[in-house]
Amino acid sequence: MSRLITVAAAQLGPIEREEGRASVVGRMTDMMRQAHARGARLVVFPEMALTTFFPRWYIEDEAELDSFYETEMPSAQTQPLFDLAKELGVGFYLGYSEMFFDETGKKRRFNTAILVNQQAEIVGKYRKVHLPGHATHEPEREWQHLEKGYFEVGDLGFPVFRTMGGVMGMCLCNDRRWPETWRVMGMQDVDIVMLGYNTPVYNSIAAESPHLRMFHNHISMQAGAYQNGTWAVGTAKAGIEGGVDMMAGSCIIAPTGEIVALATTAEDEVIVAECDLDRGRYIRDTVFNFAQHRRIETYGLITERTEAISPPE
Ligand code: CDT
Repeated sequence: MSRLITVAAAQLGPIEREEGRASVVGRMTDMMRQAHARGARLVVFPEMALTTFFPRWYIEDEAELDSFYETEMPSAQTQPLFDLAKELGVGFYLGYSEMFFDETGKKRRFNTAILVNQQAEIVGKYRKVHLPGHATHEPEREWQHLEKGYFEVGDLGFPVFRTMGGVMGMCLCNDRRWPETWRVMGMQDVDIVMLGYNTPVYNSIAAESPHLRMFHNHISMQAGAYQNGTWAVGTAKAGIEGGVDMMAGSCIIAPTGEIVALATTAEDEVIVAECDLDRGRYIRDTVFNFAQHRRIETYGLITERTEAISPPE
């Protein structure tokens, strides 16, 4: 029996600092309706989809910083997304900033994504592992990237979830650049890896052309998809946001590594593809048949060492 699911990436154009959750959720529900009208049963929204990408600013005021995080999910403001998902029978991936107080009373903050099924139930949660940028204010930068200051490293690993007819995995933005992210989910026979991203078009600390930045965006996801025989859906927050040009290029990638749908704007835009979850089976059974070909006795350094160490001269 074929395992087909039509999937959408719902790219968001810029969200300015003053734009409220109600307005953003309205944009997202509009796109969910568009995606559904084009046959989608699963919609992937960006990283930090409910707010502007606030780590670009050094925010000293704790209350102001807290205002960018969600303390409950769903909340009154995000409930319309869940209501519409249930009405339409559409699942979704949502990236947002999560804050809560743990049992010791400590404030915890994570860069989080959830997976919601077609009955509007939260069936999966992921907290970003690879936090890029820096932890403290670096005034010499044209803009900040304070993810290391504003979030803890995710504590849930890279779990996958059997739902909506397949094995679903999640990661967030910078995670896509790390082969380990993909392999850990590949080791769990993942069928679709969903991810949202917020990536500046320009590198604030090194010379890199926009073309090269987009190349790295796509090659990371295409390689991850192919090497694990999985679909990948990458959804951007795009356009000029908070004065910073954010990369578009949202895409749906087949297990062959081919981009089968690609956004053409840097605005709110829905792209759709029908995904045969068995498309990657031949890859997982042949060139990347892990059981036959992986040589784990030679991979120890990957988990024993963090940094690269040159051999002695
Ligand atoms: N959000 C996120 O992870 N963005 C990073 C930008 C890195 S620049 C410090 C990315 O890898 O796209």
